[in-house]
Amino acid sequence: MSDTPRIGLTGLAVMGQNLARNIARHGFPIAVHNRTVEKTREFVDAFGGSEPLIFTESDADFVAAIAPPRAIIIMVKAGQPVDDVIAKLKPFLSKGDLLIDGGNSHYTDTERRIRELTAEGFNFLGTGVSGGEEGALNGPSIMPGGPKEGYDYIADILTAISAQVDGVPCSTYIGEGGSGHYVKMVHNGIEYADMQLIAEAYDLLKNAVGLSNEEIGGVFDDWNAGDLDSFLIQITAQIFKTKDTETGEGYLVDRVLDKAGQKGTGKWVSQSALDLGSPVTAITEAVFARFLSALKDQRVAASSILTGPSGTHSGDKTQFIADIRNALYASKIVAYAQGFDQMKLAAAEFGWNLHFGDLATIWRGGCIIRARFLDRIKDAYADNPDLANLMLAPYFNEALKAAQPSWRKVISEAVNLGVPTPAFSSSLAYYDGYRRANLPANLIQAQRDLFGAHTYERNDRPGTFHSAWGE
Ligand code: NBP
Repeated sequence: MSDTPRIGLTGLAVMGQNLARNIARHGFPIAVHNRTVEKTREFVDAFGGSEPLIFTESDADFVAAIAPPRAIIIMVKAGQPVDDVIAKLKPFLSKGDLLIDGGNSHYTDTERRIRELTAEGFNFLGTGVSGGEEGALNGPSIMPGGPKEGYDYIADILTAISAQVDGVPCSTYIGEGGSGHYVKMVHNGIEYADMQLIAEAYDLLKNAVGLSNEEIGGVFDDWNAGDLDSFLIQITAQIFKTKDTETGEGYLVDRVLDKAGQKGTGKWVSQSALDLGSPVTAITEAVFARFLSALKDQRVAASSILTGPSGTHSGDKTQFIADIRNALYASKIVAYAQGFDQMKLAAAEFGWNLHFGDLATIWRGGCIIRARFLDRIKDAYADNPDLANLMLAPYFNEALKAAQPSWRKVISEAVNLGVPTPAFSSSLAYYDGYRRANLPANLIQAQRDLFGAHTYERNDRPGTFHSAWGE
């Protein structure tokens, strides 16, 4: 292998640094660059001795250090910074060079950039990278989308640096256009739902069952040994065992302010869902729950004004903990079913040929939602690639059936005890709505026709009708 790299990376914050090191460690020399040059210098000083990282200073130096056709990863803050970087690099690029945006860009920006850069003779991939800083360094889940020839040029590197599960890389070509970033966005949305569901289970374990942090950590450890086995459950168990070293008293989780932050990818899923007509209720409830959490001052004031029930579960606590686990699992199945359904609607709308089993496969390692459960999703799509909804696959149908009594009991008890469970509840409502051959939407159609002459269809004959209601 020549020492002149065929790849470079610009944007040396936490993700860029770790991804560059991952690439270098796999034997691909890489030119590195950052807007603030000092950061590049510090980075190469720290790691360039043992890893083939090539220091570059200006945009021109950076591009010149890479052998054409160049592959350049852009790992900067999503939005305008990506366009700024492209504009600065463009004068030095050659036709046929490939730019790879590895940040969390909105898929519509990616579609625009592909259009613009393709017209100018460049290649562009919008590539979702999941797994946070640890994943970027040791093997992320990678979701590249855009022109296939761009992917083919970089496939060897992406495949080598991704996480591997059972010898299978957690990276594959997703599809045309902005599909890579779309799929990464839905991945993040599912992550929001998963985290909210776990938080609701925590609320119930703490406030309805009355468990201590140590006990809650033990419950999550137990759950991690079964079907719920996943990165998020595992780190949750870890959180409940962490003491507060700042004060030397109690547990750190109790000192964390209960205002959830966000960077917007969950909100983007819900916005896209509204455009597509996708009932992605669990992700959207998770986004709303974060908004509600942010109203801390109002909540504190309301807590002494608004009344409601409180208290703990009076029945068998061990059984109720098992019920919470079942409710969590059932709700999680619904959240994933909704996420996959939204990707199906998006694929049809935007003309992407998405392979849903492959998506489950590349999310099994490296990423935040990695879970044993994804093997089941992979199998479900292998058995039936045209599955209308994940809940209909035999394994998930059986799992929902088995969990159902617990699911209903937990939500009823949460309502009685005044513990908010928006994602648990909306997931069950979605399940109940989806399994109903008849919904009360006939009344909505009648109302629309009465007040707005919007017309309606009949269920006994074809055609469009308008009636004089009440006459
Ligand atoms: P940040 O999102 O914090 O971005 C910081 C980087 O962007 C720095 O290198 C900074 O250069 C550069 N930058 C900015 Br800000 N504006 C710029 C501009 N106008 N021109 C050139 N460079 C500019 O970094 P990150 O947390 O490493 O994330 C990188 C991308 O990966 C983001 O899109 C993020 O959403 C995505 N992502 C992050 C994670 C995570 O766990 N953090 C996980 C998955 C995906 P400077 O040093 O000169 O200021």
